[in-house]
Parts: sequence; structure tokens; C-alpha cells
Amino acid sequence: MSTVRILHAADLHLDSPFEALSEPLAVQRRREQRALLKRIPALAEKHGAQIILLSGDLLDTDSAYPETARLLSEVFEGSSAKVFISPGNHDFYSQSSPYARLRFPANVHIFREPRLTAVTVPELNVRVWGAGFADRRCGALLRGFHVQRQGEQTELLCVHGEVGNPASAYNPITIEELAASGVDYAALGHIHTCSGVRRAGETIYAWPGCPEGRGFDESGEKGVLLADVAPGSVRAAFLPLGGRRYETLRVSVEETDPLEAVLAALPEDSARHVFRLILTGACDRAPALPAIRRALEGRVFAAELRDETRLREDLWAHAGEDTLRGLFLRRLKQQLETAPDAETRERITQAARWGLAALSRDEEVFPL
Ligand SMILES: [Mn+2]
Repeated sequence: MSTVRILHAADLHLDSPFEALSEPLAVQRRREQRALLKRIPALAEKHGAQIILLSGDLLDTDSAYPETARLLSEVFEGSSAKVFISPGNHDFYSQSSPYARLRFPANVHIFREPRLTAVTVPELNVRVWGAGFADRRCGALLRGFHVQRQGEQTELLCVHGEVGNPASAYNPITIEELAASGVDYAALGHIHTCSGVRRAGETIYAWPGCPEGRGFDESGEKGVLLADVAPGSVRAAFLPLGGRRYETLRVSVEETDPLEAVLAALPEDSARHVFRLILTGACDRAPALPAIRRALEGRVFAAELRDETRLREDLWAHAGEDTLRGLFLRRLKQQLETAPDAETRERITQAARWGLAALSRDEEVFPL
């Protein structure tokens, strides 16, 4: 029984806008995405993968930069692996897509039709099934699909689609359809968090998630899947690629210096990663965000700061003072007591904090 080694990746979303980053950092991230694409044939070589399955959304839009499209068409040239691409909803196949316009090397097969077809690789005794989205949406491609097994041939499926959501506009796939498919390994794409290795009947299926995060909804370790597949036997594992990560950290700054607390919360390799830092706790005054932001320069790739600290209740006690601070707090307290809703109360509380910080004159104050 011959085993074939597969590298399975999906959802690279090359040329993503990276809207949350400054333009120079967004440009850098898009360049890094192209570098990541170049790593895929190198990883296949390193790990001895004979087949690369790319399950869609390799490009983020149908108007990718020409250099990115060209790289995609050239990057597998000279690779000893057979490459299969099944376009998804972001990079659907059309006459104007790079998949149609550009010439790909002979070892790359692009599934161009929105129905399952197969390519046989005789030297590996493998058959690869796949289909490409022809539009931003795609109906159920696996409905009624079942392979007639041919001897000891390994059966693979490569397709973009969503498992377990019958209402999905992106090739909804049921567990029953996967079980009935008769394939050994179903290489899926679309969901950006790795599924882990799953089983439906005799079929093993998985999606790798995106190989590198692009936002705080794509946090944690990202990578691709490596699978050793033979008829009736699959051993698959997640291969982390060690790229930039997006991490959300909640940092209590109660009873401590906010800047020190933030710096202490960062992991050792923080300079490579992107953080959302949420400051929490009950404080006498609002943390000085500009000073924290300055201190983070060079310590992180990028950071977003959120102040969710609360004003210490007892500070309203100064409302009785015969001072400017007392007058200021009395005014706000009156407004707070007659505020119509929680949102207004929140705004008044914030105003009290900024006002107190300004009156104390020892903090810079900037609205968030
Ligand atoms: Mn998708």
C-alpha cells in the first residue's frame, strides 16, 4: 500500500487590505503574505510532500495586484509536487481571474468548474477530486457525490466550502455527504481557524485555517496541515508556520502603574506580533494612553489600546469640596443622576475621569 504525503493549505487571502494597520505596515504585511506563498513549495520540499492541495481563497479579491497574481502563477514552477487549486468565494474562477488569464506550470491543476471533476496522478496512484467556485457564492457541490473506488487508489478531495451550516452560501457540506463521499482525505477551506483532524464515516476531513492571522478575529498560532494518506488510512497533523500573531490581552492596571503593567503583560517575542491591549480595573484617573503608545514603539509590531478601566467610586466623594474640582464633580453628578440611559451615564463617567486627570495636571489627557 503506497502512502502519499500531502501539504494542505487554504485561505491565504493574498493582498488583504489590513485596514487596521497604518499604510506602511499594511504594505509590509502584504509583502509578507507573498513571502508566505513562496514558503509553501519550500515547505513541501522540506517535508517531502508529493501533493499540495490549496482549498481556495488564495487571493483576497478578484482585483489582486498584478505582481501577486504573477507570483501565484509562477511560484510552483520547478516544484516536484503536484499542485491542485480549487478556487473559493474570494478568488472564484472567471475569465478575468488570474487563474484564467495567466499561464500556470504543468504541475499545477486548477479546478475550473463549479462541479466535482477528478485528475488521476498514476505515478502516485492517487485521484484528486475538486471544483472551483464560479462566483462569490456557490451551491452544495457534494450533494449525491460518491467515488467508485478503483483498486488500491488513494482518493482525495480538495474544495472550498463550509461544513455543518446548511444555510451557507459557500458550498454547504454535511457530515453525511462527507461520509458518503468515499474519499480518504477531504481537504477543505473557508473557515479561518484550523478544524483539527475530523472523521465522517471512513473519510478524514480538515481545514487548516489561514496560514497567518490578519486581524483579532484570527488570533493564535496559524499554519498548514501535513497528511500521510493511503486507502483507508490518514495521519494528519497541524504544522504551525510561526508567523505574526494577533493577540488580545486584558491587562489589569488597578493599584499599579499602567505602563509597567502593559509591558509586563507582553510575551517575550512581542516585537513580531500585533496586540489588542484592553486595560481594566478601578482607577483614580484614566491611564495615559499616549505615553503607553509611545513606550510600545519597537516593542510590538502594532498595538491597539482600549481603556475599559472604571473610575473608583469614592472619587465622587470630592464632589462636596468647595473647589473647582468639587464644582466640576457636582455638575457631572447631577447630570449622572438624571441621565436617561446607560450610554449617557458611561459618557458622563468618562468626562469625570478626563476632567479629574486634567485638573490634577500631572497627566496628559487625550480623548480616546
Ligand atoms: Mn472563503
